[in-house]
Amino acid sequence: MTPDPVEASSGWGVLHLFYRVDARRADDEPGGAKHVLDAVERFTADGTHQVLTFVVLGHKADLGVMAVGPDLARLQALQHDLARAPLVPTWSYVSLTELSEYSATEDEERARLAAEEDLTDPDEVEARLAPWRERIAHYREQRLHPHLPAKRSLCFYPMSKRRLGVDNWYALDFTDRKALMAGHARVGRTYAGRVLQLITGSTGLDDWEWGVTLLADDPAALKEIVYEMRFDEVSTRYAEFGPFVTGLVVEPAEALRRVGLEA
Ligand code: 76R
Repeated sequence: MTPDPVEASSGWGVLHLFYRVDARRADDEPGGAKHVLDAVERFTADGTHQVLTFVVLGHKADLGVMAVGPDLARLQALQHDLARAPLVPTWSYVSLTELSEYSATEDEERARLAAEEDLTDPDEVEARLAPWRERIAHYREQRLHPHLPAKRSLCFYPMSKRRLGVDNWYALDFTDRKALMAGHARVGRTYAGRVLQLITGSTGLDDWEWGVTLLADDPAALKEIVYEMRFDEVSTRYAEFGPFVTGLVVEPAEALRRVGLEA
C-alpha cells in the first residue's frame, strides 16, 4: 500500500543518504544491488522524483544517494526500501528546497538599470526587464523544483550562520543581510557553468541550517569556490560548517558495481 503523500506547501524534500557496504552480507546474499536498483526505480518511476548516486572518496561512506522530490512519504519509502540492501547507514541529511529571501526584486533591478546603465526610458527599461523577469522565473523554478544535473563530481556539506557575540547573523537587519548576500552571490556567479549549487534549507529539520550540494565536472572547481568564499564576509564572519563529503557521480548500476554490490 502506498502511504498518503506528504507535500510541503513550498519546496521539495531532499534526502542525502550515506552508506557503507556490508561486505559480508553482500557476499552471503548475492543480488544485493537489485534491492537498491528496485528502490531507485520505484522512487523515480513517476518521472518527478529524482536520484543522484555517487561513490564516496574517503572512509566516511562508500555510497551516497541524493534523492529529491515533492512527496516526503515517498522519500521515506525510498529510505526504507534501501534498508533491505546489504548497506549500513553512516549518515543522512534532511532538507527542503527553498527560494532565497534575498533575491533582487523588480524595483531593485529597475534602480540598478538607472544607476549603472543610465536607463530610464520606459520602453528601453521594459525591453531589459522582460528577459530579466524570464531569467528570474526560470531561476526560481530551478531552485524550488530542481532538475538534478549530471556532473562528474559532487561535494556535500551542511552549514549554519553563526550566532556568536557580535557575529550574530540573525541579529542583523534584513538590509544588511541582503547587502552581504549580494556580495556572496557576486562571487558565486563567477563560477556560473563551472559549479552548480543546490542550497537547501534545513533549519528545524536537521542539525544545521542548510545543506550545500555542489556539482562540477572539474573537482578543482569544488575546492576553488569554497576557498574563495571563505574570504567573502558572509563566510568569513558568519559561516559554520559541518562535515564535507566528496563523491563521483555515476549511474546507480555503475555506482553499485564500483562499491562491490552485484545485481
Ligand atoms: O538570489 C539567489 O538565489 C542568488 C543569490 C544567492 C543566495 C541568496 C546565492 C548565490 N547563494 C544564496 C544563498 Mn549561495 N552558496 C553557499 C555556498 O562554502 C561556503 O562558504 C558557502 C557554501 C556556496 C559554495 C554557494 C554558492 N548560499 C545561500 C545560502 C542561504 C543563506 C541565507 O538564506 O541566509 C547559503 C547557506 C549559501 C551557501 N551561491 C550563489 C553560490 C553560487 C555559485 C551562487 C551563484 C549562483 C548563480 O547565480 O547561479
